[in-house]
Formats: sequence, C-alpha cells, structure tokens
Amino acid sequence: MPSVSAHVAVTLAEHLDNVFGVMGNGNAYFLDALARQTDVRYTPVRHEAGAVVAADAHFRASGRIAAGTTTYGAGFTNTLTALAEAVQAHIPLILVVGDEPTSGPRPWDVDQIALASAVGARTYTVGRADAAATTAIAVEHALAYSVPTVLAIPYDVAQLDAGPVPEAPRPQLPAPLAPRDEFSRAQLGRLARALADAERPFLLAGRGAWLADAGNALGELAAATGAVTASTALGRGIFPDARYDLGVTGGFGADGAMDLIRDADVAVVFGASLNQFTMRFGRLFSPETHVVQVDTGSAATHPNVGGFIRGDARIVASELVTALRELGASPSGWRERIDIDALTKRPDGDGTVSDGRLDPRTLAARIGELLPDDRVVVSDGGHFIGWANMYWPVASPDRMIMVGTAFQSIGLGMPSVAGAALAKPDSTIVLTTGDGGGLMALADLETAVRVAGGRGVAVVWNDAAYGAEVNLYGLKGLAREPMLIPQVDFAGLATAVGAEGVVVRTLGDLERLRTWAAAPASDRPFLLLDCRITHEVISPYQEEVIRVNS
Ligand SMILES: Cc1ncc(C[n+]2csc(CCOP(=O)(O)OP(=O)(O)O)c2C)c(N)n1
Repeated sequence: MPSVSAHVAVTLAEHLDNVFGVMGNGNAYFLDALARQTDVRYTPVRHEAGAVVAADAHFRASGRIAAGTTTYGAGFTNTLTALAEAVQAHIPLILVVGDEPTSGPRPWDVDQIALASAVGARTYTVGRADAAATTAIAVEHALAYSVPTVLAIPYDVAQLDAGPVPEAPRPQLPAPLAPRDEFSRAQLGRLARALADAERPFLLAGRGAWLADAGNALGELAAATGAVTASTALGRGIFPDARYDLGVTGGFGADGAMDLIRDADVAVVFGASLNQFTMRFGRLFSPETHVVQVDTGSAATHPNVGGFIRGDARIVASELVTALRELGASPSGWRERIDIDALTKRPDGDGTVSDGRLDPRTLAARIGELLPDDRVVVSDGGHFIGWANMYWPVASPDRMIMVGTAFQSIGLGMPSVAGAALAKPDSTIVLTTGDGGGLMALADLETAVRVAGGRGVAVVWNDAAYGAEVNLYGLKGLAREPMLIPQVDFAGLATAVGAEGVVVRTLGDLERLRTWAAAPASDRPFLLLDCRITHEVISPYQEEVIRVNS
C-alpha cells in the first residue's frame, strides 16, 4: 500500500517535473517513492541551499514550478538563505522536508515552522489522512501567491500506510487583474490621452510584465506611441523591438541612454517595483516627466510616480492600444529620431591594467562576442554583476537569472546552473560569478558540471578579493585583510570535477572559448574560464552606490 511519502510524491508529480535535493533520514521515503512511483526527474545537489536555488532558477527560466527536498534539522536549516531569497523575489516553489515526529521534538530537532516563518515562508504539514490534499493545497498556495512553500513530512508518518492515493483537486489560481472599476477606467482614459499627446513617450517594464506575458502588447503600445523603451534588470529583453530599446535602467544602463530618459514627457512603468537601483536613486526621471505606474499591487511603489493604475500589465497595455486607436492617435516619431546604438555604447576598457591583471570591461566585451546567442545567463551576486548586465544582452527576461539579488546574498550562483539547464534544455547556460561567491557555492560546482555538461560555461571574475567590499570599504580606508582572498586556481577546481578549466590572463586565452562555442554541445566539456581580473576598475552601478553612500 502507498505510504504517506508516496501520497506526497505522486500528488506532487501532477504539478511538476523536477525535484532537486540532498537525501537524509527525513526525506528518504519521499525520494524512494519519487523514484519508484513517478516520472519526476530527481537531480541531486551537494548543498541544501542548492536544492532551493535550483528549483528557484528553474521557475525563473521556464515559468514552471519545481521542488527542492532536504532532510529535517540541519538539512532544512541549510536552505534558509535560499528560501529567504525565493520569498523576497516572489518565486513559487515547493520545499519538501522531513520534520520532527508528531510526538514532539527530539534533541536534534528545531522549530522548523518558526524558522520558515521567520524568512516569510508558510509550512504545510502532511498527516496520515490528508497527505495528497495537503500537497495539492501547498502547490496552490505557492502558485496563487507566487511564494516558496514548505511541505513538511513528520518523521513518524513518512512511511505509514495511507491507502490508495486519492485524486487531489487542481489548484485554483486568481484570474489576471483587469481594471474594471470606474476609477481605474477614468485613469486609463486619461493615460491614453496623455500618451496620444506625448511628444517623447517612454515605456519601462519589469519582471511583473514578463510574468503577465505582456511582451507583445507592450511592443504594440511602443509602436502605437513611438515610445523609446527600457527594462529593469529582471525584465531585460521584454520589448520585442530591440532597435528602440535602451536596455536596463539604473547603474547597468549606459550614461547617454539614462540621460535620454530624463527628456521623456510621459513615462509608463509596467510590472516593475521601481527599487532604488532601477530608479538611479531617484535620478531616473526628470521632475518634468509625468510618470504613471501600472501594477497589480495596491499602490504606487515610488514617490516619483504621479499616477497609478491597478491592473495586469498585458491587459492594461492592450487596452491602451485600443484606446489610442479610438482616439485616432499617431506615433510621436521620437524613437526614430534617436541613435540608440550611440547612446547604448559601452566603454571598451583598457585591456590590461597597471597591476598586470585584465580590465573586466575589455574581457566582458570580448566574451560577449564569443558566447552563443541562445544563452541563459545565471548570475551570482557581487561587484561583478555589472559586467554581464552591461556586455551580454539576453533575448528575454527568462534568460537573465539572478538568484540572490532580492535578498542581496552571494553564493547562490553554482546551483542556479542546474535549475536553468533543466528549464531550458537546448540553451547554453552561462554562469557569471565572483571568486568569493564561487568559493561559497563551491559544493555545487560538481552539480553544475554534471547537469549542464557541454552546454555549460562558467565565467569566474577572479580578482582575489571580495571586490564589492574593497570598493565600498577598502576605498574608505578600512582594514583590507578581511576583503582579500588568496589567488585561487578555479581552473584546477573545475578539472577536479570533470570540467575543463582555462586560466584567462590575456584576451588571447579566450581562443578556447571561441573553439568551444563552435563545437556541438555533445562534443565538448563544461568550460570554466578563470578570469584573472583587476579590482582597480569599478563598475558604474557600484560607483553610483559609492556616491550615494558617501
Ligand atoms: C551570504 C552573503 N555573505 C556576505 C555578503 C556580503 N558581500 C556582498 S558582495 C561580497 C563580495 C563578493 O565577492 P566576489 O564573489 O568575489 O565578487 P566581487 O565583489 O569580487 O565581484 C560580499 C562578501 C553577502 N551579500 N551575502
């Protein structure tokens, strides 16, 4: 007869294809049921944080929910940083964990429900009689609220007989929010008229617009208004017509492009929370610009916003296109008058810098030319995040995965590779990581190499330092030793887990990336580029942070 663990596994299999995890006492029966009674693919990771990170990256790269699994106690507490990131980034996933027995905690148990709650995640605990239904409700909770959700299996019920697995109800999800009340209708009408009259309209879209599948509607709106467009870092590539797109706003954006945004007379923001980085710490828009935010949240999220429409980005963008047509509006012609290529040009860098190490800008530009176009970039956190965002444009928001930025955590890059690789099985997965975050996540270098194989390439920005700290605190004169890392041989570490490692000291060393990219994925190894860069060159986004902090 199926056990409680089998009820969880079989019900979960109705909703997802991939589970990532580390095995232990608390999830042994769940993993056994998953293997024997479902078609779900189980991918072992090497640190429990990676189980959550891989499921998180899988959702970001595919829009399909996945699960992580760990044992109770230490296995669970190892997930907390990754769980906090998923909470703060609003990523749905299921974390199946063992938990203390129903009779109460043993000496090695901790209050897991309280710990999950402390980082913002809700726990559903399955019992002997309700495991399938509770599993379905956990999935519904994760999807409906777009949050990670913990599904706990108490140690003493995991292998209890639970009878045949009942059919669980399908999750009920909220319908996209249409602006139907009279206040929203009036706002929408006013915005349509403002856009019809605008001489320099500007559209900004974030990840919320991508999740609402608003790309085509936004493209139509940009064409109908002649608007120049841009996105947030997590919305990169959402506008279908790249000819009129300025790329990412904030410190990842080019100076000329950012200055142009201040010329806009009407700006409409779709599905973007307008955090301090997107908003260039309050300098993105001119006070003369009329800024309207469209979002499903209940209120505007930045004081520079002058008008707010509550609604789904796709629905509102489509209704604006219809309203503009009814008004007989014609496009402003602004975007055709602008030389976007000139405005978005990036500095080439200085090649090799005075300390004999490479300028990351020169290196990033050359790597960007060599990387396959069909790529997904997965990024750890650290000073280096500027380089991929500035020099390696991606085709759509599901191709720039930054697990860790919401919670401002480093060390979540390596296991992101596994999630992205399974979410996008035909694409090249490009990891961008620092030496600090890379060492923190090192356990899952093995996972990245095993799962992505010849589709994977890792770029390690190896500056022998916690570069962000050098820039923020070293320059203030604080003691440097805690900011430094001995020169680590990442190429050697890569070799140890079956990848090919190349130390990059000159641009010529990138020749291996060129031959690698030219070979079929099945004929090549995972490639790790151990890039020996200087920390003398500071990324513009960090210059901005330094300016604001000083
Ligand atoms: C888990 C965690 N620990 C510490 C920090 C503080 N921190 C932010 S950036 C950074 C340096 C990262 O160094 P590295 O990965 O080498 O990238 P770099 O800044 O050199 O580009 C540190 C330690 C953090 N954000 N998250």
